[in-house]
Amino acid sequence: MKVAVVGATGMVGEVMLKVLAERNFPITELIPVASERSVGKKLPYKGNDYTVVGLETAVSMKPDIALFSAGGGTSLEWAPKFAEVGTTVVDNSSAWRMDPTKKLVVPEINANELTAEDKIIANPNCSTIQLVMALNPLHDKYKMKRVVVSTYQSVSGTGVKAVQQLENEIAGIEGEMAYPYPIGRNALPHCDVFLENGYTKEEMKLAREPQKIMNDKTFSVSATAVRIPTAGGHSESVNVEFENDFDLAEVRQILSETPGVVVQDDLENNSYPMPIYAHDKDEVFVGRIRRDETQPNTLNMWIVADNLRKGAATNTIQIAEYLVENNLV
Ligand code: A2P
Ligand code: 11C
Repeated sequence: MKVAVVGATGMVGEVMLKVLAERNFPITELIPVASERSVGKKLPYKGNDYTVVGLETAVSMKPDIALFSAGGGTSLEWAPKFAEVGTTVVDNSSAWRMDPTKKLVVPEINANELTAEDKIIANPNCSTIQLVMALNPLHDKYKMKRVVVSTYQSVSGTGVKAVQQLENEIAGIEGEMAYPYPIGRNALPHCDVFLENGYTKEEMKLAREPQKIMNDKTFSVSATAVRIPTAGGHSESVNVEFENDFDLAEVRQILSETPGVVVQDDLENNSYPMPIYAHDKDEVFVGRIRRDETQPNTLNMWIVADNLRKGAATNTIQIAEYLVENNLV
């Protein structure tokens, strides 16, 4: 496969290159792509250096697959240009996710919807992916009615500038601010921009994307998204009300049998999911699984994943792997 990575010099792009190499993705030609200011820069991949090219050049090279993580604006403008020359685009931005003509895919849940006609495929938001990975198998069994989720999101979700802000604050250095306030020793109930309804864009992604991925509008999701001073790894406190009652041992069993999910829930040994543990791992970790004692058929749990891996790069590459394995590119 001739594979372009658009945004290869960025935080997610860098992890994409790492994950492609780790998983031995069948690449015959790698095309790293970034903005004009990075053209000519060399990026290492499997021991060789590859030269970064611009978008125009990359389109003219007609890659089989283009993995995009260069922001919504770049995707909106350039994904159709790649699609026009026959490239299948897997896009990690929010540009196409809610477009009814585009699929929004978490491979473990709905890769079977993909066809060779899908030329632009959307990768969900990071905090959505880890949420639906745990909710989907439980919904299949007990049927969800309502989900209330509060997130504790790391600064790497915002990008390089935010990681730098946290590092500067820890080192006591004054520098550029990615957030309107200090993030160290703080918690910002403000991920992405505020919308008319008083929610943030991040909260509305969490509310809307699960229904599309799970192809079911019978449940609702209400979200509060909070940025915390963690370098990498998003955490979520999740309260789920089901139509049917459940057995806690069975819930643990179902989750532990779900591909891509790891149950980490051994209170006697203080074992529960944490960002430092999920770092650099592809799995979604679920723990603190317990009954909500204030309401029937309701479960509480705590979900953690590496937002740059399963939340972004890994999920995108799993979609590409599915396309290759099923001869859809
Ligand atoms: P560059 O490094 O040349 O700016 P992050 O989200 O970590 O900031 O990374 C964004 C990625 O998207 C980078 O690789 C960046 O390239 C790339 N990018 C940003 N704007 C454009 C653009 N207009 N055209 C192509 N690539 C872009
Ligand atoms: C965050 N979820 O952590 C964001 C980052 O829609 O893909 C990714 C934004 C997106 O703030």
